[in-house]
Amino acid sequence: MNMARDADILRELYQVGDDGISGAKLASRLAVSRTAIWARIEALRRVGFDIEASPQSGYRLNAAPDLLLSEDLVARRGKIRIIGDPIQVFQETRSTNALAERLGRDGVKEGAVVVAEFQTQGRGRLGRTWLGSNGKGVLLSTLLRPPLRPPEVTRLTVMGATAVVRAIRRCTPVEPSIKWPNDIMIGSKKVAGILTEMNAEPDRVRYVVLGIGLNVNQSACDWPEELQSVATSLKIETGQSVHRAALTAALVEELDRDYCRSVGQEFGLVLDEWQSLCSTIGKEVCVQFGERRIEGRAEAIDTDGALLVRGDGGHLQRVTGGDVSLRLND
Ligand code: BT5
Repeated sequence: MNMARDADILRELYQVGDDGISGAKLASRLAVSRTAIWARIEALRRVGFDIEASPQSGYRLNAAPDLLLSEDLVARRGKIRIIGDPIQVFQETRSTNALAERLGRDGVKEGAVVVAEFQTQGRGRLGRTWLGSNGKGVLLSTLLRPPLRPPEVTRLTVMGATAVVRAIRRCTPVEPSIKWPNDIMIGSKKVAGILTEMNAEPDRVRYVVLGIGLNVNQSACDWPEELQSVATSLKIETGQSVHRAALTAALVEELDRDYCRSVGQEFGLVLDEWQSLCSTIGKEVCVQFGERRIEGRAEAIDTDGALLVRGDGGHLQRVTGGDVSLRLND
């Protein structure tokens, strides 16, 4: 009950901005008593919201804490169709992907989002790990039940990547690029990774978990030495802290928009945007995919998000996963 009310109060405060809103008006808009509003304002202050109260302008939000709180994320995000309802925040978990997978098994409806401040076993692809967030990054997973066939699920990694890039652009002056299939890069360093995990029958997807790890306010010393030369954060790139709640809400909105386009008739638009952001296309690459090694020129991605590589003999090969590196003679 209070949770919803906090989100409603915060939404009103974000909307009025510096103008502020009187307790009476807030109470009437939310159909509760002024005392109830006052009690919730006090509770919000206790968790770190700087809310000023004056007889002239009423309540005014001066600053929000750098915390990820479910009510705040709901208040900040605009209207969504699927992704972002509900948003649950956990202080610590093994892996937000594991949590969302659990929701999938329990039959929860698609669009549920789980966010965590700390992860003890953050997962990358192929048994690798996602490290070093320490309350300074964004760790988010969403449960999806897309009307797609299993081979089409790569589309969700594609749409996740374009959504991450747009959210970063909305909140910072940084211009990231995408390295196929799932890395978001700033220059030659990785700022975010995407992990798409699917539970499917041979020709039916039961559910998909789309997980995103995004480095926001980390400094290089927050990572182990081996990561320092390959990882970057938005703070390292801009020299300024980025408000994680604003960024997370933007990310949820962009994911929702791109998901609706991707499972509808507009995946082509997402794909075009992806291609324009992708630094892999046009390059001489080497793709290691399990035991398989494919070399050639990355020409495009196909309608399911697979990479099309023109081998040296002229033969076009379709690659659905793996690690891409640039060929040294490029
Ligand atoms: C990925 O895997 O990039 C997917 C990462 C997805 C993480 C999110 S966090 C929320 C959700 N819950 C989870 O448990 N996972 C998802 P991959 O392409 O395999 O890259 C992993 C490699 O990236 C590692 O082997 C490291 O080299 C590097 N790496 C690890 N942590 C990093 C970080 N914080 N920043 C940049 N690179 C990192």
